[in-house]
Amino acid sequence: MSFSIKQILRKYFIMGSQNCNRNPAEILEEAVKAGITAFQFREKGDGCLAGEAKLNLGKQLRAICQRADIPFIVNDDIELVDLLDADGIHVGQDDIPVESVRKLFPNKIVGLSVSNAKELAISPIDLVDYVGAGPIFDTTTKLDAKEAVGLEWITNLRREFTKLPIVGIGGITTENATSVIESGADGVSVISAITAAPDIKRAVTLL
Ligand code: TZP
Ligand code: MG
Repeated sequence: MSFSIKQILRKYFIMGSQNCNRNPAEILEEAVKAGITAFQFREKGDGCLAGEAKLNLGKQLRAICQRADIPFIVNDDIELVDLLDADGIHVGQDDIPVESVRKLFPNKIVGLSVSNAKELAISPIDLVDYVGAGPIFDTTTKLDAKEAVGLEWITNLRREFTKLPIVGIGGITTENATSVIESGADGVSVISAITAAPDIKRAVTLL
């Protein structure tokens, strides 16, 4: 399987069971059929699964992506990357350092969240395949989300890094997704715009 990173970032769906009010596998199936370009398994936050239950859900979701040839990225959990034979891992600023992640997974996709100039200054950008920039807009999905930084953050990153794959995150909806792309992002990553959509096909199409 070979991916262009910028292409896979275009419609990047992130989710864990805590984000779903119905069967996560069903939601992912619908999102895949509707045209998402990548998936991140992010089993994190209030009500999330752990241990065996997390692994089992991961296996189920991984299989759906495998069948559809959609890149499967794991949030933060290095053991799960191996157990699920994931295509990549996404880490935040307070997770395992990028230098270690890159050493562990020289050939996998590595993504890093970068929320502001201070974080950027301490981030080894040359070691990652893409950055997640945000939260761009206010979000209620992640309780400990940092302050919304606005579209300017995308504009600034793009000006400084003309070739870097960048995906916007946080509060992105079918209404504002275009503005994120127009500001210089290669794609949008969303949770609730898909998990809470009354019509997933329509939502993914409009993203
Ligand atoms: N990281 C920054 S904001 C966020 C994450 C995981 C939550 C995004 O969720 P939503 O529902 O797309 O705003
Ligand atoms: Mg994290």
